[in-house]
Amino acid sequence: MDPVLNYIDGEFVAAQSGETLDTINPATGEVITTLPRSRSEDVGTATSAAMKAAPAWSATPISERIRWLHRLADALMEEHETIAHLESMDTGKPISLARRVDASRSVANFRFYAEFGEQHSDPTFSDHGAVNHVHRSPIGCVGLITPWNLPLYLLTWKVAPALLMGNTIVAKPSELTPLTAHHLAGIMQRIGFPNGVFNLVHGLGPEVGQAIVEHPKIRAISFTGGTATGKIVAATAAPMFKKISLELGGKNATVVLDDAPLEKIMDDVVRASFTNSGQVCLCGSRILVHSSIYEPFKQQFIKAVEGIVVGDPSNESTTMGSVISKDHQQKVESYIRLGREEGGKVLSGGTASDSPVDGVHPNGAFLRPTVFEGLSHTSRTACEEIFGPVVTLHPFDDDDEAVTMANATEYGLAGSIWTGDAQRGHAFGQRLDTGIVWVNTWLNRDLRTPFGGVKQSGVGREGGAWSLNFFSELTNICVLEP
Ligand code: TXE
Repeated sequence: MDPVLNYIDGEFVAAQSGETLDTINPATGEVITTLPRSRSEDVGTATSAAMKAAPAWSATPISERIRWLHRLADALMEEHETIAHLESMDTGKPISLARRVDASRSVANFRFYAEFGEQHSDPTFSDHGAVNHVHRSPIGCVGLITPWNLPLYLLTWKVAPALLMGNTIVAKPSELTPLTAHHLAGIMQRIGFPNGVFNLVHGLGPEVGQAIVEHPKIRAISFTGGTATGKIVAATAAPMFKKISLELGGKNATVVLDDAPLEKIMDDVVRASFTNSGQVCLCGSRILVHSSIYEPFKQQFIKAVEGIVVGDPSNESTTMGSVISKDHQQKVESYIRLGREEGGKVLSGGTASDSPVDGVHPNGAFLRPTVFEGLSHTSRTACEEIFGPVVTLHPFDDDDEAVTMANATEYGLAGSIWTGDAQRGHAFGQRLDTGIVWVNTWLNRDLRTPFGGVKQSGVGREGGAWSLNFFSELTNICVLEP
């Protein structure tokens, strides 16, 4: 495959240092291609291009910007299958998942913000004989930094509203998964998207990511990634008074109440636990089950988990591929060992040597889904983000105890509640210290809603009007007739 290159001012260029990094197919351990190891000088060039393009782009009528978003959605739709294959190869996720989630949502992100832009209008407020107009203007050049688990899905989730609001962009995908961002840049070049409006620089986070956050002309940072990195981004951006949106880690609770219809919910609870090998910050990794139904739940859950088809991601029948890298596989295995040390019992799965995956490349980073029981809900295994195919089961005796257990971690991103009574679930959800709660469903996304977490899961919300507010500056103009 041709090398991945930076995309600056409408041209594909190498890093000025000429240095490159390898991007690996985690399912085989083979090098796919190389990407630039960019540094601050590359960010400087990209930012100059973005600044040069900013006046014309911000002056482009919003109706024209909306037409570009529709054209990007159309172009991504035409290449849906190519994007799914690139994403599956880069991340190790099953091709069926890359098609259904990553490629489809990348199209939907552009389409949604085009349509949202068509319908959105800002309010006026009248009082004391005056009319107050909320005037919205672009921030200028914004920095977008994204993780490896949902590469194009999360990049386009930020690019679309940033463009709609008239900003120019310097974006950096994860060095582990550069392929689909590179493909998006190719689409932009092919359809004649204005040069310099969207710029892409690849490389290591502490080098090129840090340089983006530090650059004085990049006035807002939308970051999705781990909590530890989020702290570094915030510490760098705050003294520069940059706007920051941080979508960080999670350790989400799946709460199964005593009246939950087990047969009906089981597939969704398994999906919430192990989608993308648990490498979704919204996955439910702690499953709290009312003690009265714990045993039947456990039996049905283990049976369903053992029905997951772990295998070659390019195989249509695979429902769980590899994790993102050998390093990450070793991190997840360290938590499996920790779980045993903390007194947990492995009901299914385990390390790669405990529970090998047949028929896959020996150098692939494969793990079977692992289920623990017998751990305290305050154990490290049950409180720290593993971000892999590992869940812990915990019984509880009443709703108050379940709320206490669910809120017991430093994270507060999402949670799901499973019950035969939707009102009870809605009331229970209001007691969770998280940004997102699903009742009898999971990853059910209305893009108009606020998305984000509390505590160590982040700062701010993105989605619908919340993204428009993040990616623009508001001026209130109060007018009194003379
Ligand atoms: O994160 P990292 P990863 C979280 C998820 C998990 C993590 C996994 O919970 O913890 O993301 O993604 C760049 N300055 N979410 O391992 O390492 C890095 O190169 C600037 C939550 O990729 O934090 C990459 O491009 N940038 C989320 C990006 O930051 C730096 C949903 C993320 O890298 C940097 C998905 C630095 N000093 C995953 N160091 C949610 N809440 O929605 C690294 N980077």
